[in-house]
Amino acid sequence: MFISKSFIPILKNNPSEAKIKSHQLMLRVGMIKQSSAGIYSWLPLGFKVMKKIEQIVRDEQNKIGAQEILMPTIQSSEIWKESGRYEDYGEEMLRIKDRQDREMLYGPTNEELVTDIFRSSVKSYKSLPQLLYHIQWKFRDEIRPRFGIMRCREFYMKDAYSFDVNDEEALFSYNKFFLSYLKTFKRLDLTAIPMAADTGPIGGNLSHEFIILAETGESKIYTDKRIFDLKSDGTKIEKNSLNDLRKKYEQFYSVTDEKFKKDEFEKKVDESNRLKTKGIEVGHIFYFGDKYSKPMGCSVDLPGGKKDFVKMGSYGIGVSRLVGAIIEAKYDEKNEIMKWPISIAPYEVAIIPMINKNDTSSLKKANDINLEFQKHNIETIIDDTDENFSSKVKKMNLIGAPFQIIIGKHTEGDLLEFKETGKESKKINLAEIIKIIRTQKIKN
Ligand code: 5CA
Repeated sequence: MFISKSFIPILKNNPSEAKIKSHQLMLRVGMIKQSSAGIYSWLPLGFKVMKKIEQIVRDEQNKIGAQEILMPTIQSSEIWKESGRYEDYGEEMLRIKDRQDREMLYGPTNEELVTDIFRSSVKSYKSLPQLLYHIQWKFRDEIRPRFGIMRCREFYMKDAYSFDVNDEEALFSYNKFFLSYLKTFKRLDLTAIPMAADTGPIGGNLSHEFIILAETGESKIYTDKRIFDLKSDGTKIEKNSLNDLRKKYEQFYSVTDEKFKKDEFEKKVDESNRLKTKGIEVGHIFYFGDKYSKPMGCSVDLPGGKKDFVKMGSYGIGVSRLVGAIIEAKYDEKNEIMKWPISIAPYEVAIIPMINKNDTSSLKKANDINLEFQKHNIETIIDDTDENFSSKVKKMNLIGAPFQIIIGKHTEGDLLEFKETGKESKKINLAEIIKIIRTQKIKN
């Protein structure tokens, strides 16, 4: 992509309305544009990153055997009346009437709708377990939308739902998602810690929030530092292995604000390991048994001929919030340098030719390199404008491709000035550069 042809509306200075660094960068570099309070349009750069995150989320859902569906954004109030949540959900639910005067709503979550889909066709325990997910826009009329896409009213969420025959099987499903979340966040180059959490309007009594540490986060957390050293490597998708994984995490005190008990924290965690800080909730999983299946009459035939209500859980990831969360984790605000993890970078390499009016040879060289990159499926962004060199570098530092190539005075023969964004450059040839980038891509 050539900067001159791109739609990347960069601002010279930080927008004053943005209070946290992810919001600043996203507006500054034109990733999003506010349309009304808490509602945003996604422009090419932001959209590209979000779609790459979505693909990693999808991939890890598929790996645990979840199947993708797509439910609508607009739902009928009928099913919400069946579950009893139509009233309970209160003002966060955006309620609409259609021309026949039917009460509709813009879905804030999908427990009811997916239960309705499930009960209409699954009748026997033999078809269980079922893990269904979709990635769809949600609307919650948040009282105080803020921090850009971090707490907004319309947001993009992956929500999955599990259906099982009994508690034991349902916990197996829960644990599959527990593992898949650890893996998803790791692929996004984030350390997300599972923390015992409250269940709020979703319900149930077993729940974990997945939180990444950030000063600007809205969740208060209390944790044992040793939890950061844990790994999920080697866990098999099998009951005992998954149980062991969850136990390994649960042995360390790690809770959000609502679950915090001072005496317990001080008893279980020695002073040197206590960490009281803030974080961003990027995912949340719930087990709630028959909270929805019972009032909605969603049961299956059991082996002996009896019937029972299916046991359900739900599992959310804030796909759009993750864009902001990754910026909070990676953006060096002081030096104005963003470096996206290669797995989700909008472009993998930025090429910065120093262009002189009378000499366009460096632009020609940039074009040649670009053609070579295309053959290797490496995405580039080239600054073909005639701005001065330092403003070009500044711009590319904000766009955040993880690698940069500078073509100019110091380019001699086959050797190119190549660097990881934010680090020192070195002179190497194109074949070596391609090898470095491809190796990094494979690792991720
Ligand atoms: N039905 C359940 C699980 S599928 C559910 O809705 N859970 S949730 O309420 O915790 O939301 C799941 C995730 O969506 C959260 O962890 C968070 O990352 C994201 N999220 C929730 N509210 C917002 C919001 N207002 N703006 C941006 N992201 C949000």
